[in-house]
Amino acid sequence: MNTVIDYTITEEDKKRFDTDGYWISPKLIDDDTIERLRAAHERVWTRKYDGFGLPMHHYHPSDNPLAIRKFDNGWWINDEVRSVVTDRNLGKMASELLGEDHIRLWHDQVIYKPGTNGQETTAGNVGWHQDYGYWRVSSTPNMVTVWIALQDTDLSNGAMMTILGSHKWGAVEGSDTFFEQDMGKLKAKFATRDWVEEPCILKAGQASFHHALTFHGSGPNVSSDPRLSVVAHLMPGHTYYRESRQRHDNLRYLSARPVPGMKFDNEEYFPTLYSK
Ligand SMILES: O=C(O)CCC(=O)C(=O)O
Repeated sequence: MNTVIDYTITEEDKKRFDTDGYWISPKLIDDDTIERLRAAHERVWTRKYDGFGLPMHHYHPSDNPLAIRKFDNGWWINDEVRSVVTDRNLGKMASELLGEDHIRLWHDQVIYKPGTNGQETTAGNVGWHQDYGYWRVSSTPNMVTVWIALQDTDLSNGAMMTILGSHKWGAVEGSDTFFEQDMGKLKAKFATRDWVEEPCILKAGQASFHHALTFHGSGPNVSSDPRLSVVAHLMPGHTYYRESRQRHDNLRYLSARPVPGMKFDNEEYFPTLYSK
C-alpha cells in the first residue's frame, strides 16, 4: 500500500525542474494522510515516539516559542513520517526528475514554523542556503528535496522560496546557512548573479521538489497557525562518501571508521525508495 499517489513526471515537469531548479507537484497525499501527519507533528513535539529509538537531531529551542523547530530523521521515531518519506512513488518521481535509476533516502526533516499572529520576528526564518552546502560528503549534488505541505502554504504563513535557476551556480562556498536568519544579509552575500525569488505556493498535500544546489529559504509565518511540513532528502543509489573538509552525521551510519569511496547503501539507514 502506497501513501503517496503514483504520478508519472511529464516532459514539461522535467523541463521545469531542469530550468528553474524546482518543480511543484500535484497533491500527493490524501486528506486522511495529511491529518495523520499533522497528528504525528503533535506527537513528536511532545516526545511521544513510535518504537524505542531517537531521531538523529532534535532542534527545538525552549527559550523562544516562535523559533523554527525541526527533527532530522523523524522516520526513526514516527510511523506516519516513515510511510511517506520511504514511499516508492516519491522515489519514482525523484528518479524521473533526476534521471537516476535508483533512489535512496539521505535523511528526512519534520519542520514546524510557529505562527507569530502578526508579531514581527525573524526567529522562524530559514536562511537562504543550498542543501548541498551541508552535504559535501556526498559524491553527487544530483539530489532532491521533497517538501510536503500539511496545510495550504503561501507567503503569509512562511512559504519556502527558491531562487530561480540557482542550481546552475554549482556548490557555492559558505552556503550552509539554514540557521542564519537575516535574509537581507544572506542575499547580499549570495546574490552575485540574477537573483529571482519565487515562492512555492502549495495546497495541503502538494510538494515542492528542489535540486540540492537550488538556493532556498523562508521568511516569517505571520498567521496564527503553525506551518507544518515533512521533508524527504533523496539521493541516487550510487552515492558514496566523497572526501571533504566538511563532515556530515550520515558518515556515522556508514561505519565507525568510514573511508572515502564507501557507498551510502546501508538499507538500515539509507532505505531504497525506488529501483527502476
Ligand atoms: O522549511 C523551510 O522553510 C525550509 C526547508 C528547507 O530548507 C529544506 O527543506 O531543504
